[in-house]
Amino acid sequence: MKNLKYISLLILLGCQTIFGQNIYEQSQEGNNENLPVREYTLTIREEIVNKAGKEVKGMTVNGIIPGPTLKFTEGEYAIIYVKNEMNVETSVHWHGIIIPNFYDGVPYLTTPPIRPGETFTYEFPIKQAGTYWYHSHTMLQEQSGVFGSLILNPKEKTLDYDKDLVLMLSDWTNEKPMNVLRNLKRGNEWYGMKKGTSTPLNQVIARGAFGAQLNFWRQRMEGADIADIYYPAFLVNGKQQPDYPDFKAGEKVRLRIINGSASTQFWMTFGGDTPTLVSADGLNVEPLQKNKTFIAVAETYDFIVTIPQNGKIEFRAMAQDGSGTATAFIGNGKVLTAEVVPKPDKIKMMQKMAKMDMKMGAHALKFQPKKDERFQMKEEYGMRMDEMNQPADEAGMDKTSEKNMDMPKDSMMNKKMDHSKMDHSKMNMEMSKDLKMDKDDMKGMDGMDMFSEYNYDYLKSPEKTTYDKEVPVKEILLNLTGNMNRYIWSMNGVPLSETDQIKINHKEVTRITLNNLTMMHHPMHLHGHFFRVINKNGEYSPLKHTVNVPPMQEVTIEFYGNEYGDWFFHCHILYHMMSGMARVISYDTPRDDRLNAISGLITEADKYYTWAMVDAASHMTELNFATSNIRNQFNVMAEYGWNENLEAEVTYERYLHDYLRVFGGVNIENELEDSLDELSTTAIAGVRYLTPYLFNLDVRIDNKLRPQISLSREILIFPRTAIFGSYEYQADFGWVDDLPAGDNFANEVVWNAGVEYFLSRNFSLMASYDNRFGAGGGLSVRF
Ligand SMILES: [Cu+2]
Repeated sequence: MKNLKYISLLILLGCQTIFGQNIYEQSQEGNNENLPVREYTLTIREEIVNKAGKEVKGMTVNGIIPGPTLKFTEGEYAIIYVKNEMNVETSVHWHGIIIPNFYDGVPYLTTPPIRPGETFTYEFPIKQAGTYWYHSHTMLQEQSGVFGSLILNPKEKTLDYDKDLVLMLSDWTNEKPMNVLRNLKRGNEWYGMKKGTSTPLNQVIARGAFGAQLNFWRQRMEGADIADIYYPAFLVNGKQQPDYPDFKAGEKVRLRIINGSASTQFWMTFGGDTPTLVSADGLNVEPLQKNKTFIAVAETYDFIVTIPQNGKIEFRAMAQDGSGTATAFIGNGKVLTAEVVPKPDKIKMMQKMAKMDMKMGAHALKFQPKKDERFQMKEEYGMRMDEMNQPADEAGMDKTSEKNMDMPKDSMMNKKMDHSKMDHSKMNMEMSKDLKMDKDDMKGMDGMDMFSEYNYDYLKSPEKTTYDKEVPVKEILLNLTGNMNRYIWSMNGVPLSETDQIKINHKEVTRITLNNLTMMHHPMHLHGHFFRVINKNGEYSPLKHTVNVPPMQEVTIEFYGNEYGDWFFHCHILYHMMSGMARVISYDTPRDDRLNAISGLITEADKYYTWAMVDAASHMTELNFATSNIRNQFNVMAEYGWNENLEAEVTYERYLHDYLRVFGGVNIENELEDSLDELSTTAIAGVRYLTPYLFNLDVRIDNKLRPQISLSREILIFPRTAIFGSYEYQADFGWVDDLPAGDNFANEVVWNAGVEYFLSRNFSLMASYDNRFGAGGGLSVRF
């Protein structure tokens, strides 16, 4: 570890810029003949690193996390050799860069994956300036450390500052990222417990929020979740509290802040004088004095600060859910503290949301993925408010989306602006006077301020960003959908693996309405383009490459189609992307020859995850095993009571939609109580359903035509304590096997109830009573 710094320094020196005048041969990407070439070499390796007090395997770029800062000047030609020294595939995506499609770095979609031992050469002309970054686009490698900053200087400097400082934010886990995702898929609530953001029933009741909790449960939601994952550390440039003393008082420093986290969004605050925000996502905005600023995953913001005469500026980045903070100090002397942003109150959020009378739980996995139900979905779910009942013509306008619009753009735009103003009232709640709405008339107004702090109205482009009015507009509605119980994320209820590409047209404007029907924020990123984020600045709406869509809110973006090929569009929370919240935006042009038969992006979001749990208790022992992808699941369950009662079952389940699955399999049970002498084996088939209020319902019949119904439920009652119970009723009408003489009906009831105390991610203490096995206690182990 001590060598790391030394090695990285050597590597940095070794691959420092080789600035040459060599003329690069013209590629098929266009004429780049006379551009000066600047080269870098990046070597990706697996190494032991220590970021949060524990030595674990990470993935480094040139021996460091984050990787080196790559600097170019507008007008240069970049050649970057990426060497894969790992034993798994990798890739590098240049985030926010206008780039030839082939070099965008999404493996299998635009660029071949870099196989172990290979070196891939990326090359592209630098046609822009600003603060950007790069990261692996393979699976969850960015979480392991494959990311770094990319600084593009303009040909002529327009902003007034003396020095630069990159502040790259990231989140760090000591777990293997694929294990993190597996843990989310199995529904383990450990992360919330560990970081103290779960809302157990005792706290909910103490706060008088039980009604709101019931409202959530009715809609199959546990609560208002902000972030899914526990991180032991949040980092600035790879450290928890770096110091930057090498600035002189009075110097103007441009802070280039990049959120390179895998899943963490931050509230940033600055000590000292209010800094000046000068650019967002690499592009300059109207300069603005601004302190507290939200930075979504994958966004970049540049602030200019003046080093104080006496004191160092504290820069704080608090994880959005308040579970941790990364800090940096800039300058010398006493600390000029930054405002401490209060932790969000999830119970209060739940109360407000429950009051707003909105319908949650839109399907993340539809019964018929090919059926177009986008508009029904938008109408049915979301906020139920009076002003949402739009005039018919406007609804009509929406319905024509995805068709070419021949209407003049301006009138369209005005309509849309009015429309978005309406939506605004729902989202930004500033209650601007021109809305002329009577506050008392508005149902659920109470909670409407809760996401106002996330709007982008503070961003104003210095130039008009509108497109030519004559250009046709294609409208696309994407409802953002998710299911926390199974950790499936999608758009319009369709995960990436079940959809075709979204076709867009060259030389047309594509307008995408992102309607978030989930409880989480989704920072949506479009590759290879900048899009307008329509806000109150109208024609001066800012251009961005990543836009955060807050819970239950709607954001409209639009871009002009001046590219070719296929581009990825996805939520930049990596765990959401990997769970299906992604699309391919296609110009429908022929695929690059160099990709040949390479394919596989789609299956990345439909992997099988496998988990198991063993209970070893004084009265019984139980094994549960599951392996599951988006639609399919295989289960093995075996329970054995030391009093010689046994039940075992193997089933295959098919998810028809989020809450409904059909299953079939085999069940083995002892025939006589407390005896293994006779085992009965039956074939079973039925349905399993997650009911409102989050009960697991199982209705089945076996080959002896005995119907059975069961219900089970688990509730977190204290911060680390859950109670669980199940009830099972089986009836036998003697339709197949004769019942004992004189009986024409028999039944069997099985029930149990218990309590579980979570010791760690993988261990719990448990105690239960089961009417077959009796009472006892022991240990649960999760694998
Ligand atoms: Cu997301």
